[in-house]
Amino acid sequence: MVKSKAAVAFAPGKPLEIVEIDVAEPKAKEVMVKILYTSVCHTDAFTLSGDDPEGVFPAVLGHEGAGVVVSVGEEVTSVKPGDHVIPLYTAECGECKFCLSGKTNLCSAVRETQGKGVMPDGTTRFSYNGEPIYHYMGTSTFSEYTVVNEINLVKIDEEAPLDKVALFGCGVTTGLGAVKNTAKVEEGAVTAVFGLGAIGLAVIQGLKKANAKRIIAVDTNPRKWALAKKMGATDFVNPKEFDRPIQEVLVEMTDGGVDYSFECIGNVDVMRSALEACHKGWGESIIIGVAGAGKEISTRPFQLVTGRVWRGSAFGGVKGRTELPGMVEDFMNGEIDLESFITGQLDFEEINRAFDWLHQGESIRTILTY
Ligand code: NAD
Ligand code: AHE
Ligand code: ZN
Repeated sequence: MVKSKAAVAFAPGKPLEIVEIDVAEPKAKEVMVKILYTSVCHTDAFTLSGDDPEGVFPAVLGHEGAGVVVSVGEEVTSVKPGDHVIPLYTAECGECKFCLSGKTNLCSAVRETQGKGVMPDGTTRFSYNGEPIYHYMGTSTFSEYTVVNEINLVKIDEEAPLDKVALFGCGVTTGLGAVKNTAKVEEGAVTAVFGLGAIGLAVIQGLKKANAKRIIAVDTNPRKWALAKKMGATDFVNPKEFDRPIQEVLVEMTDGGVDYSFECIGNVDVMRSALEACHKGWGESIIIGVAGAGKEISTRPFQLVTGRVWRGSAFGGVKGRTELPGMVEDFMNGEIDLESFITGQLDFEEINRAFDWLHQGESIRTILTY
């Protein structure tokens, strides 16, 4: 057992509590990681709110982080103590039907137990006062020491600054990947991005890299515009300034609609707008935002009959163990901007302030240091 500082979500809708938990040694095919840096993604806030059908409590949330391997269980071959790693909520076993399909980054090896907040043997490695604490998304980066499956971990370049590349654990990878792998945006495309948090901004960075001709940034918070512009957005639209559906505005602005739109909020009404803002005959809308339990999307089927396409993207379609080392190198070579996403730094103990800033629209990503 290792004593670990952790921010525990004891109940939905309540702030996290900083306590000392016990972390058991990794079992076969598992790895203990000392997390050095983590940040808060909107999905953590979503699960903490109680809206996540997979949300279980008490749990150690957190899925965007980076750290160093402390110890490994039996049969672990790809990492050793001292290796620098990023935990992956999208595992990559390389052997399951999904991994072998060549069609998706979703891996089925541990997804079922991961969604229940337990390790593959059905138990947890975390406990507090002798009572089990659940894992989250296969990562649980809100504990200084965490245990993850080997296949939920990627080893990265030791030279990479962990306080920056932690962002590859979710937001930046998701946005860049959604453009490249899911939409496969081509040069000269006319595009719209709904929601300018880390995900939307990373989509904009990806669109700029893809040489999109027009990148229309849509957000109800005008304070998000400056960073969107820095990333490469060409236009800004605030839906609050119009008294008609925003899709009508976008269709008018773009002579019939956009080639690609991205929903980066998790609002099913906006998902409809994003789809209906697409050009007849070929426009594609990519759903990235995560919507709460019971929410459903709708549109007139005619929208699809007349050529618009709805797609979804998880972790940007990126296979973490295969692709993240290369993305880290791209960052080291100056081809990916991570710094612009970091709008604040806090000690780990102040994690609830990072949640507050996200909710208030005051931050993109806050790096928490253990
Ligand atoms: P965030 O809170 O930082 O950003 C959301 C943005 O949406 C904010 O700027 C907010 O002002 C804006 N917004 C809210 N309501 C709006 C509306 N009605 N119209 C226009 N703009 C609106 O969140 P984030 O961390 O960037 O995450 C965004 C979404 O992506 C969340 O739903 C999150 O759960 C999801 N997500 C999905 C994946 C995936 O793999 N599919 C990965 C990471 C995050
Ligand atoms: N637990 C939710 C689903 C949440 C969800 O869709 N998660 C995204 C990643 S969000 C990262 O910030 C994802 O990768 N989905 C694919 C998967 O396998 O979970 C629910 O609705 O049950
Ligand atoms: Zn996330």
